[in-house]
Amino acid sequence: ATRVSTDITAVDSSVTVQERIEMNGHRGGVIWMTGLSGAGKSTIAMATQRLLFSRGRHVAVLDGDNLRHGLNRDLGFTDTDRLENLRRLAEVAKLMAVNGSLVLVSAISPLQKYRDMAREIVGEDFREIYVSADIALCEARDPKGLYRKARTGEIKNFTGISAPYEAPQNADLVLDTAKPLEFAVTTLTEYIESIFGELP
Ligand code: PPS
Repeated sequence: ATRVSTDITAVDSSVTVQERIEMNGHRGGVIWMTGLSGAGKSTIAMATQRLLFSRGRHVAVLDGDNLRHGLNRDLGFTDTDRLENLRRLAEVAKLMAVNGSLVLVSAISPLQKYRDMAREIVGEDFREIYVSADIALCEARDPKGLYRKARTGEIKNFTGISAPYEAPQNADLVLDTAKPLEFAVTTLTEYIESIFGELP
């Protein structure tokens, strides 16, 4: 259970959402990318960031793996720890989006309940993107050698091998990684611009 102090009052921002939209040419939002380890989430997120940045968009990437080196260094891969990991990611992403950024979150976020929690935290400017990849392909690629370690039992609770992955049934967008990287990047960029790129 979370304890919330009663002696706190939120302060109003000195810059309005509308002012940010007028300055930046787009609103902020959270683009939540879920998928297996090795599906290509980080690669697509980084390439999409590059493209959006080159178009003058305010864009940032929050990578699950990266945040586990700092903010989330106290967390492992149990259900409780993944939930907390993703809760923090969602809260940070929300703050950044409220401050005008397009936030690309790339995290396995293996269960629907985690993604629903993230959507609940962020609110209406949240979109769930499924980076779809065949588990056999991810395991064959095994860019970090983690699947091999999962098979030998050296890594426990490994998503797709010894821990579950629930593919989203109602994703806002599905990126098929069987196609070339450029295709996913173009599709995602166009999607983001169509959702967040215009004044509401
Ligand atoms: S989660 O499930 O959303 O909290 O995971 P995430 O924060 O995205 O971190 C996933 C990266 O951690 C590495 N790793 C593992 N992944 C899954 N299961 C286990 N047990 C595990 N142990 C370490 C792995 O490199 C993941 O990175 P990606 O980029 O997805 O391959």
